[in-house]
Amino acid sequence: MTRTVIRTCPLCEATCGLRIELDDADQVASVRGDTEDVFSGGYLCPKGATLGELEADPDRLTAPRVRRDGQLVEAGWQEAFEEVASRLQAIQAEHGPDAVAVYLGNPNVHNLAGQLYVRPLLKALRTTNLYSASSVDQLPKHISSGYLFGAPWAIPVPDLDRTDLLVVLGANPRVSNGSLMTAPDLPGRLTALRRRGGRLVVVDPARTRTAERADLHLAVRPGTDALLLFAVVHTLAEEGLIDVGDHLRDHVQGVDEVVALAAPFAPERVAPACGIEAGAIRSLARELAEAERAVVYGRLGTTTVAFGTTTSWLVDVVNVLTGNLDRPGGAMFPLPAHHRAPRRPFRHARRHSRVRGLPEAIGEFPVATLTDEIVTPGQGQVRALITIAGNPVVSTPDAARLGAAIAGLDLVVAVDPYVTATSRHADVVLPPPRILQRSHYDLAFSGLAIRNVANHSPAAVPLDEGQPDEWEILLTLAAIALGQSPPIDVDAADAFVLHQALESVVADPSARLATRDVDELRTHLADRRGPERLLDLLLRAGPYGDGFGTHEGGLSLAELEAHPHGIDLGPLRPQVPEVVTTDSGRIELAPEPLVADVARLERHLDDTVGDGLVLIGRRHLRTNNSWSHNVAGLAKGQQLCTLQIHPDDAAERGLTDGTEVVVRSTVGQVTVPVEVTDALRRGVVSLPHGFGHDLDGVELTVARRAGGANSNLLADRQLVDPVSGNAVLNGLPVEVVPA
Ligand SMILES: Nc1nc2c(c(=O)[nH]1)N[C@H]1C(S)=C(S)[C@@H](COP(=O)(O)OP(=O)(O)OC[C@H]3O[C@@H](n4cnc5c(=O)[nH]c(N)nc54)[C@H](O)[C@@H]3O)O[C@H]1N2
Ligand SMILES: Nc1nc2c(c(=O)[nH]1)N[C@H]1C(S)=C(S)[C@@H](COP(=O)(O)OP(=O)(O)OC[C@H]3O[C@@H](n4cnc5c(=O)[nH]c(N)nc54)[C@H](O)[C@@H]3O)O[C@H]1N2
Ligand code: SF4
Ligand SMILES: [Mo]
Repeated sequence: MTRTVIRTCPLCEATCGLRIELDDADQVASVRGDTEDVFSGGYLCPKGATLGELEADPDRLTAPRVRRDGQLVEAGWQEAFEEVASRLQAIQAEHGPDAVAVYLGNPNVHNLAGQLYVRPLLKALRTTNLYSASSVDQLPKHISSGYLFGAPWAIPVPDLDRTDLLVVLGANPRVSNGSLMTAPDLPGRLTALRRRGGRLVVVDPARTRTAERADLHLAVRPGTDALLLFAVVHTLAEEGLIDVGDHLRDHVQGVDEVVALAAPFAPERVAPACGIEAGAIRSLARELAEAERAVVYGRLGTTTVAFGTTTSWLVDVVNVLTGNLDRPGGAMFPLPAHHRAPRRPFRHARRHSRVRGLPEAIGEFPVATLTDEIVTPGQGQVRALITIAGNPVVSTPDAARLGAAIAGLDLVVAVDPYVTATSRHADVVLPPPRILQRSHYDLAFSGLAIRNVANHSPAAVPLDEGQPDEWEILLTLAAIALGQSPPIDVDAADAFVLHQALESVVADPSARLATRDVDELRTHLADRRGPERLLDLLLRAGPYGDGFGTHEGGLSLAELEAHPHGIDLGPLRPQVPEVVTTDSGRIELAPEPLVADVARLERHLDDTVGDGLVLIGRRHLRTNNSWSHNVAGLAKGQQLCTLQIHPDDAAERGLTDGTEVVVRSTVGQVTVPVEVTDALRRGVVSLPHGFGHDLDGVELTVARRAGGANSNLLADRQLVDPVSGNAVLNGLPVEVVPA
């Protein structure tokens, strides 16, 4: 007997609905797209299709590991937590809260436990040494949104299904399935855009799968998008094409300042640096101004660069100046179903990191300086690290030095289902349950989706005997951080978390539960616990919520449970001025800290274009950052980790397809085969990230066999975007020689 379960795929930002057949043993018999899903309509990509393999992976840990005599051996949960408690509490007592650093990896954002229970843990730890994958990813966008709109999560997304012109910079949605733009079946939606007469323009040094199917591909030189966008602003101003639109006129300030800033960046001036003809830049500006509905969208190739914050800012500036912000078919703000914490004024750089003085942003320090904080002695030195769903030894810069630093720590705790390049250094590994054993709701991605949608998946399979849920692991760690000894009363800790959530909701005048009685609300939630109880509260307090009886027909978790294929809350609607929470109450187009960095960009303009090679990254449809490489069906035996190089650059170096080369940067080197392809512009080479699992102690059988090298051995941790501290992972100078 098989049974069918319907749930949302947690593997990427696209949030596709899956229809999964489970056998008697609760193993996955098949995975298909859920044709009834209100958002994805049956779409499924190769990664989603292998969810069963991921679930059944024999390398996935089903019990904690504890280091004994140098070896990571299986242990019971009580023993593992006791080990954490005794050692963590000793470090806290001797060296203070900042001696314990935390690194949060990407899957936290795809998981309810990460979204709801990491914060209580961080509060309990009271450490300022927080790091995450954000600073090797989208941190610059949070900062530009913070300054422009007043909140780091106020990120406008392309209104993809209604636009006439989509200009994509530094993203490859046909492979990534979209990022900071949640839209299942992106390939289909991009095809539909062109089929209805719309245009797709892709700005990317590589002719990606997305660029291949575009109306226009501009092969920009890496790291020069800020120049290109300023030249667009320059053209709009010079040709009298600026029109923010009636809907924004009273809500924007700083237009004149931005126009003045663009003065030095004439298309003719930036053209050599960008590697794009001035005429092409001018027509892009005109096209954006003239299109009925247009939107500029920038992603990883615009944030993981030396001018990441400037580029992120200018993407929104162009959308505003062409009248396309907050208007159908332009860049719009989603309004997700859950209540979002009231926005406090955006503050940035409230602290600076101890060793390199890098700015704090969204409560974190840049991970590019984690190594420095571990290896540099002194007050505040990091002595312990807790990683949660992260693999920084593969995913972050100067990976070899970070690995060595982590190996020398007094305590490493990893909440992770695998023994990876990072967790092999752990003293304690705490594995979360299988994906199907957990419930799911996309708190983060529903706030980045191109339609307002709500979709909840209950746990499909019971937990194994003795296995705590991931939220219970995090709450136990929180209690330990507060000095308690395991076993922890998780329900008591959870009651406290709920209490704080209730207090926060009733104190927010915009919530549907403002001023309500906390004890009364608590009685309504008595039947649930854990993430479901918090989620129910957030849904009912949210903009579509039932307010526990005040808004008849409104949303609640029970309502979502009755709709397993999700509830469509409609297309995006204009959100200005409500979404704008700057001190002035207006969109700040020329915020001072961003303006201050323009001089650095101007200097870059005059840099002579060197003739060395620069390295960029890429993703593959069948892998997911560093952690799905262990699924045999995804690896398929094909060599994915190749250095792509232009035929002329290859010929100059005597390289042919398959030649093993050494790629050398300022900090390290890797040996990989070359793949000669004219998909790259000259002077640019491309290497995917997430590889390099053949390190001592890593327990990823398939990934080890698949080979490949860690591209972050090449990334120099000194190279950051100074405004955000985000690592520079694209546009690294390298040398390539035959091995
Ligand atoms: N050179 C280069 N480096 C990059 C990038 C690049 O383009 N180029 N991309 C960057 C980007 S965008 C990102 S987001 C980062 C990602 O960086 P990380 O988040 O550090 O790395 P991931 O590979 O996503 O590793 C996630 C870890 O979480 C574990 N995991 C998976 N699911 C769960 C779960 O449900 N719970 C728990 N507790 N653990 C889980 C996996 O086993 C894995 O060890 O990498 C960045 N690094
Ligand atoms: N299959 C698959 N899907 C994924 C992931 C995965 O690992 N595999 N990872 C997920 C994650 S964590 C994220 S953050 C998203 C990322 O999603 P995307 O940003 O869509 O994905 P990337 O493939 O990293 O695209 C970055 C593009 O930027 C280009 N680029 C590099 N430098 C520059 C530059 O200076 N200027 C411009 N204009 N372009 C540049 C690269 O050639 C590349 O095509 O993907 C998510 N989806
Ligand atoms: S596109 Fe993303 S969400 Fe959809 S099936 Fe693939 S991995 Fe899952
Ligand atoms: Mo990412």
